[in-house]
Amino acid sequence: MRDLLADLADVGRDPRRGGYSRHGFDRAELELREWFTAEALRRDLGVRTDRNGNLWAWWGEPGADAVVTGSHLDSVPGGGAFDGPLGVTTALEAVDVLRAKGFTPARPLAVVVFAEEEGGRFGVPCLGTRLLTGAIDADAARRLTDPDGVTLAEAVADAGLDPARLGRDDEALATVGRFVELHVEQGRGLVDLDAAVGVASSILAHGRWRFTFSGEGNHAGATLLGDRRDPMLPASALVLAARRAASHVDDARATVGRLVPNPGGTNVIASTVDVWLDARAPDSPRTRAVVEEIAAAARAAATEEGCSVTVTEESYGDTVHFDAGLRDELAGVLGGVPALPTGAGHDAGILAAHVPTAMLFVRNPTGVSHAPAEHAEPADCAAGVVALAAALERLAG
Ligand code: HGY
Ligand code: MN
Ligand code: MN
Repeated sequence: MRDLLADLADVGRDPRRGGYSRHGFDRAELELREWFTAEALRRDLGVRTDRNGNLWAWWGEPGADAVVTGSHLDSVPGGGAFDGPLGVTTALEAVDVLRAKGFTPARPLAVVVFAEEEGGRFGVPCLGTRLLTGAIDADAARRLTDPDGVTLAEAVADAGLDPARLGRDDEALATVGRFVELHVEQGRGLVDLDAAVGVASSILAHGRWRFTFSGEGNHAGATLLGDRRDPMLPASALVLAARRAASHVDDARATVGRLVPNPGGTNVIASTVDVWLDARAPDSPRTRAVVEEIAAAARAAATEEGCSVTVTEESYGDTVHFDAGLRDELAGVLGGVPALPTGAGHDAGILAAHVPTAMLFVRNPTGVSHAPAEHAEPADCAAGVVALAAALERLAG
């Protein structure tokens, strides 16, 4: 585990933000794909890249009713070392553990790396699994652009894929019998329960909305206050409305982590401001209610400042309830580990609508994630390997 994580330690380091910036099909993530492919081949796993850029490493011939495990290697901007990679490295280690004890799977087993889970480049989370399952329109996906205006179609073509083939992959989906994703916990649930490993019960409903405020670009010194239409004001109102709206809805969260003024000069009144809202709650009615309240505040503030605003829903996923039978079966195999909900989205959340899916969590001492301080202790990572190996042995035995 330590060696595998050390292999990745210098890939995609972000000196400006700290932590790692590894995004779908960018240089760092392509380097991680090469690393994964080499590690899989070293284990005599057959590696295939599907039409959507997801990497599948097969123990045995690909076939129906496979037991699939894995996660993602991309990160958020300035992310930690464990979100994604822990699920991939423990999966490779679990194969080693099973091989060392002479286990031979009775059904196909695969370790998978899904593409662009964080949406850090093209803005849609779990892009690889949304494409795989048809949860996103392929044409709309091809047109997604990164901050430099590069389309997903161009990025996958540069990575050697045919953009025309992006889209629902019934053949690949048909091979998956059950999916188990191991992930560092993004929260302190296991710390409070004093447990190294847990299973997931549910994922919050969550979505992303893009607000574009338009006003009048002008000079910061020469423009009187009464003559301004400054989109930064309604943008700021939205940020504050997000916290206010979420604070009075039970267990809701709303975040603005990304606000981009155009042109972005210190002595320039912005002409437009793009603001991305991430909102989540235990169910869709609550999530939608929070977003509606925020959008109403944004519209009112825009009108007051003589600005206009457009709102675009960029992604949405309803609450995910993981397969209770599989959850309880694995909790039992692991000696009765706790089941806990998560506020973080995962590829497992997309696949859960198609195949019985479970998640294993490994304790995160501080609970911090999506930041360089994200951490898991080596002993807990090892407990994760043992747990995942036991889960795979049970399901593929
Ligand atoms: O945003 C999320 O919840 C996940 O980490 N992609
Ligand atoms: Mn994440
Ligand atoms: Mn993740």
